[in-house]
Amino acid sequence: MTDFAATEVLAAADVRTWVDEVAAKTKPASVRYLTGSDAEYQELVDVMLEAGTIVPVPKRPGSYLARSTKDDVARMEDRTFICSEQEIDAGPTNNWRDPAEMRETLDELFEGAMARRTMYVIPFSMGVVGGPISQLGVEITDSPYVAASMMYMTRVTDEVHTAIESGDFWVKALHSIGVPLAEGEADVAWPSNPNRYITQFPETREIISFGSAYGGNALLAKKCFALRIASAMARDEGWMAEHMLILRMRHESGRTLHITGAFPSACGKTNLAMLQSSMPEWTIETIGDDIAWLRPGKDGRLYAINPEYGFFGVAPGTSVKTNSVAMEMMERDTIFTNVALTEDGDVWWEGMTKEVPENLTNWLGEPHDPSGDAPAAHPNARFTVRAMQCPSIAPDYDDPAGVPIDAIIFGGRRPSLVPLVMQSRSWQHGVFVGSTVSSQQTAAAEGPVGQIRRDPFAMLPFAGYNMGDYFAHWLRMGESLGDKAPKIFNVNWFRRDEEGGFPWPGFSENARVLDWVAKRVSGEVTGVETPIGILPAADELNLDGLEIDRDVLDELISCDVEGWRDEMLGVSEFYEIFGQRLPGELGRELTDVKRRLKEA
Ligand code: SAT
Ligand code: MN
Repeated sequence: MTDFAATEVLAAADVRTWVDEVAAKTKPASVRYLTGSDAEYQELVDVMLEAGTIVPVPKRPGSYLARSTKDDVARMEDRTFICSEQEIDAGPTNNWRDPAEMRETLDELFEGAMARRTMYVIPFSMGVVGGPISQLGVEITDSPYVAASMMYMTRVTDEVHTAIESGDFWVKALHSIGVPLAEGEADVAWPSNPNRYITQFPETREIISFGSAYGGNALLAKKCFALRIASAMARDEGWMAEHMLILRMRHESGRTLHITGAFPSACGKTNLAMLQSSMPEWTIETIGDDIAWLRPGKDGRLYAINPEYGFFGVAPGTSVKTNSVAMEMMERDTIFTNVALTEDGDVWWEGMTKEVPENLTNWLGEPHDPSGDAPAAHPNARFTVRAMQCPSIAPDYDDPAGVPIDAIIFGGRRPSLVPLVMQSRSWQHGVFVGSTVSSQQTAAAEGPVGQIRRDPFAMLPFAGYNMGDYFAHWLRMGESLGDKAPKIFNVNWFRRDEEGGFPWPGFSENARVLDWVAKRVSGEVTGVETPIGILPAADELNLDGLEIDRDVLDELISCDVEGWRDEMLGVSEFYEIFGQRLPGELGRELTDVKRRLKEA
């Protein structure tokens, strides 16, 4: 590849200084400043084809398949560290390391780490450059896979340098796969170093990541910046950085409303954001599928942007039935990671079709054994694609001002107890509900799949500071928004029946739940007060054309008082870990719920 000298790009002086420092330490063969052009993207593709990191997917123009190693397939929460000056500021839910010690460790690891590799410098904007909610960053990486993925996931443009030069704030994001090459040493298809660190320094707003090339560990604009660092910035500056999809509901009458939804990784955010409504009167437009940045606007309402430029979604389970929009979106110009390949040159994953095609090549590049237990695609296999390729993308999803949010939905995978939908009694009660969200673990992170864990606001792995303070920040935001605050709901699409089936059909039928949410926002329906919140009366849910037993439905929208009493014992226990940092308001909400359950 051409060795572009650093001087060819008018990089901001501060960026240049930092790049020079990093290059002096990591000793790459060359430094390549990206400007975001299609030609650069093609160059990265050529480098990866040559190295064997990707193979073409002939059936889908402009699309490629990357196969990682077995040990680099998901976020590694136990290797992720918040390096705040004080341990208490990382809080009880994060791994903490002393920043000075961490820097020393990383300094050693980065010494010569990029030898005989190209170091890419990627200027990116989260949100439109210069937008009132947007932020800038620069990622340095020695992985062409990371560089190419960043070009899909963020706005990579050299305008960032101009903005930095004029004094705009920017975040330093340093990444290396940590595999220097010796002279004459051949590279492997997916180089990575098993000694991994994903570190965030919230006070200095810096990210340093070593060893892994997987999405959430390496595309540093995403979870590391847009959630961990941004949540700390948001606390200090009076805004919010959340693990949320953003969608617009458009009614045939012309009414629109905007909803954000916080769900843990691999719990259907992408599917909900791209929902094909089963109710003909509603159309859903997609604004974001993973991250929302929210700020109060001049009119006192809360406005949200999707800071990203693309989608990094879970492939398995995605099909024409579950998400036809996503299927269409992926027909071209998509980077697939760890999916299977068909004989005739297409991708495949579990759940894409009922029939498993014959003669698949599995995600490891080996012949797939259909009689064995091992899936053909890794359960956390991913697609990476630009947002504007999404057929349901809102025409104005790029509006720097964002959209005014009417409702916030929390949810998780709960096989029992948690009803299909419920509304909180107030913002404060909604913060209580968000703080107690729990969900079965998924393959998106290393760990035991299926175990239920508390995942407050779906931010357990992503809050960049003490979770107790994060709860307090939510309470403060509600106070300042007052009666303009969005209404807060909780949903659960994942109830199971005795046979292990899903009594609620989900997917496009979830429009019926959104319809009830919309009616609660407008005040068209009153719902039923219960000890845990406001549940729909059975006749308030539009079930036209849906076959569901009345008993089954009643079960889905009822409050199991006994079960909730037990649940609150779990919440009390969970709250204990926050000690003094648990806001008093939440303790009082818990006491109130317990009292209501006792009286019920
Ligand atoms: O790998 S990511 O962290 O970007 C996806 C997810 O786990 O939500
Ligand atoms: Mn996510």
